[in-house]
Parts: sequence; structure tokens; C-alpha cells
Amino acid sequence: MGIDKSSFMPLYYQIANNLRRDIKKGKYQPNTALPSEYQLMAQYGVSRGTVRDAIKMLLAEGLVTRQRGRGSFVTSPKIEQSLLKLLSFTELMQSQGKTPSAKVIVSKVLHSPSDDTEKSKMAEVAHALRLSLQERILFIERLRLGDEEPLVIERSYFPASMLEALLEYDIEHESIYTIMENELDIKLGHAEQSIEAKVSDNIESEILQISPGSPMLLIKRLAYAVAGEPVEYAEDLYRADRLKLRISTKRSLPHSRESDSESLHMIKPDLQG
Ligand code: 16G
Repeated sequence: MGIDKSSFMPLYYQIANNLRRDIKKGKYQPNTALPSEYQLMAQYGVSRGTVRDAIKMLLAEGLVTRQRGRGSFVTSPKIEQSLLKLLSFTELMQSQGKTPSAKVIVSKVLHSPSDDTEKSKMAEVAHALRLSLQERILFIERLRLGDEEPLVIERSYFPASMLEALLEYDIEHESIYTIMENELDIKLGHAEQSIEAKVSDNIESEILQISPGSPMLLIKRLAYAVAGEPVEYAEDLYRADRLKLRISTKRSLPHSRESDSESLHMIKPDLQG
């Protein structure tokens, strides 16, 4: 479709609309290049600045990324996660038709903290897991990938008394939740979650292969076994450009009992901080 140069709608805006529609229709497939700036200038009879403004809009919407010297590439659709289901990363990937995998960064039982930062982190985790400061905590940090694309850094803490056996499994290739439920007989019941924005630091950027300062979603999860005891406290860093969270809500009066109980998990002290 062409553009209407007499329209009140700016030219870059019309070009962005056309490109967006073509991406949605599948004319330009994920991971393939958009026409070059010169091709778009010739196609629409506009200046380079106008084409660049159109591309900038699509960049801001996350529909394309720029690769230096190679042009603009269509991104794959975001991974969609419903906040109503307690899913493992493996199940989330499978629900999107992607193959999950993992790279273990750290897996160890935490002993005495080496500095004050580590000490306060361990105290925070022990509090969330309802453990005393003397009890041992198993820490597992993994990079999770979907179809080989780095998506999440998972930092999970487990009560070592219940889950130290995880160290004997191949957690690069097996799902931790499946091991817990099928091998260790710990059935998961529910989880409290909170979501915050964060920008990536140098180490996180290197692991996730993104530029330092990129937006991320920090999802904290406190998962409970059906019997009611907390079994995992996790702090997961998702690439914000690759994940979309979905939830359906129901209208209820501001101060009704129902709305209070539904929002309880948002203020649960265990997940604060
Ligand atoms: C999800 C969980 C994480 C859990 C992992 C298990 C969130 C925010 N996090 O990433 O806490 O450890 O799944 O995945 O949902 P796995 O069973 O595939 O190893």
C-alpha cells in the first residue's frame, strides 16, 4: 500500500503503519531483514530522515531490532506467560512451541556468607523460606534458553534439607519442577509472585547477550508445596523485549473483602524488598 502525501498524517507514521501491517501479515518473517533504507526511500519517494523516523517507531514497539551494518530485522513474537498458572520454564517454552534448555552458572549449598551483601541476601532468603539463619540453602543459577535464544537468568534458592538431592541430577537437561514432583515427591501447590522493572548490569548483559542497561523484568517467586511449606524462592531476570505477561482481572468494589483477598499476594511481606 502506498502513502497519501496530502494526508494530515505524517509520512513517517503512514510508512510505519504499512510496515507494521506487513510484519503482522507475515510478509516480513521473524529474523529476516526489512527492506533497506534506500529501498524504502525509493518505494515511498521520501527522504532518509522520514524512513528513519518510521523505523524508530517500530524499534520502540519492539517489532524490529537494528543490527549494526546489516539493517533492521523483524523480531520473533514475544513469549506470552499467563500469571494465573504456576508453570515451570520447561512448560512455558513447550506452550510456545519452543525447545527449552539451560546452562548452569552456579549450583552449590551456601555456607557462611563472605561479606555483608551476601549475609543480608542469605537472611532475606532464609526469611522467605521460613528457615533459621543456621539452616543450609541450596542456590542454583541457570541461564534458560528457548530455541537456543537466551531469555532468562534464574536464581533459585531451596531449603537444602529438602532439596540438596537436586545436585545429583542433570539440571542442564532436566526440569527442576519435574524432578521435584516425580523423583523427590515434592508436589508444588501455589506461588506468590511479584514483578519489577530493572536494567541489566554488565554481567547480566553478557549472560543474556543484550546491551548493558537493557530493560528486564525481575520476577520474584515464592513457591509452596501442596502441604503448605515454601520450597523455592526465585529471582528471575527476563529480557523485557522477549516476554509479555498476561492476566485477566474481574471488577470488584474497591473495599470489598474479595478485592482485599485477591490483592493480598501483592503485599505479602515474604516477597517485599
Ligand atoms: C520458572 C520459575 C522458576 C523455576 C523454574 C523451573 C518463574 C518466575 N520462575 O522459571 O522459579 O525454578 O521455572 O523450571 O516462573 P524447570 O522445571 O524447567 O527447571
